[in-house]
Amino acid sequence: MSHGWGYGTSNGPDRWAEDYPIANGPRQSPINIVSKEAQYDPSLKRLKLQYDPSNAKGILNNGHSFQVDFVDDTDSSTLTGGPISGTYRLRQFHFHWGASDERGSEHTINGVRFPCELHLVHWNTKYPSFGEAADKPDGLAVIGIFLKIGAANPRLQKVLDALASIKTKGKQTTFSNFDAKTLLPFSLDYWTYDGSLTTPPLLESVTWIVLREPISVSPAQMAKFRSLLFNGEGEAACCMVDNFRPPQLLKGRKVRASFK
Ligand code: SG7
Ligand code: ZN
Repeated sequence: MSHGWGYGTSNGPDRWAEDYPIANGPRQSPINIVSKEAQYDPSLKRLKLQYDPSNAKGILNNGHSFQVDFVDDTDSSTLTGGPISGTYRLRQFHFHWGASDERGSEHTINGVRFPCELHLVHWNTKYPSFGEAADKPDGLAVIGIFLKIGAANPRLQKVLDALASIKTKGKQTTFSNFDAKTLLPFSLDYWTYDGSLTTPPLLESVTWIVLREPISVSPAQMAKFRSLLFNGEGEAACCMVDNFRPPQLLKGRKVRASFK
């Protein structure tokens, strides 16, 4: 994997362990969630999200996905409650998606895949920075939200309209005044388990919170995701699609549900 990790045949998920041996570790993500194996845990709290739209800062094509970044130097956009203790700050959100509608999500539910999955990445403020938190067992909390094909989702439109200006790897532009809370579904019922980043360095630092209810996305909106490119400007065009890692072994972990 001399040319860096990616999602191709020569540098994709099956090859990541060569450079990142933790790829075969005990708490890797994503996983297939088998709903009847998940245990309802009445002690799980309601998720509390408090996001300040003015914290949205920029949008970047990072060559693997695109991400919307947030200012995170104060406790103004936070996640508390749910399965976590203390306060986690919103750092960024990004998506994973397929070349076609029958694949694209990282987590699967009873073996069922979705065309796209949104990840809202937060870090534990018991550590001084995102970078310090990123390799701690309780350092990160990521909320995963499935997208299913249906009606056009007006809440996604501002994000999708920005993609035209970040077509290639390394491109970024300002992205301000966006309320990430508007991307959440009606119900905040979730499954939770201890896992990892789903991309190298695959650090085993993530408390995963996967929402049961998907949000909708139209076929035309999915086409906008697929119009991004993995490559840099002036390089051979390579559509940014199938940027998901498949489910990993559970290795004895327990998945808990916030609902019966
Ligand atoms: C995406 O997924 C990016 C990464 C992210 C990675 O490729 O948005 O973000 C950056 C800063 O490159 O990595 C550390 C991190 O957030 C993995 O995130 S994920 O486990 O939620 N899929
Ligand atoms: Zn992700």
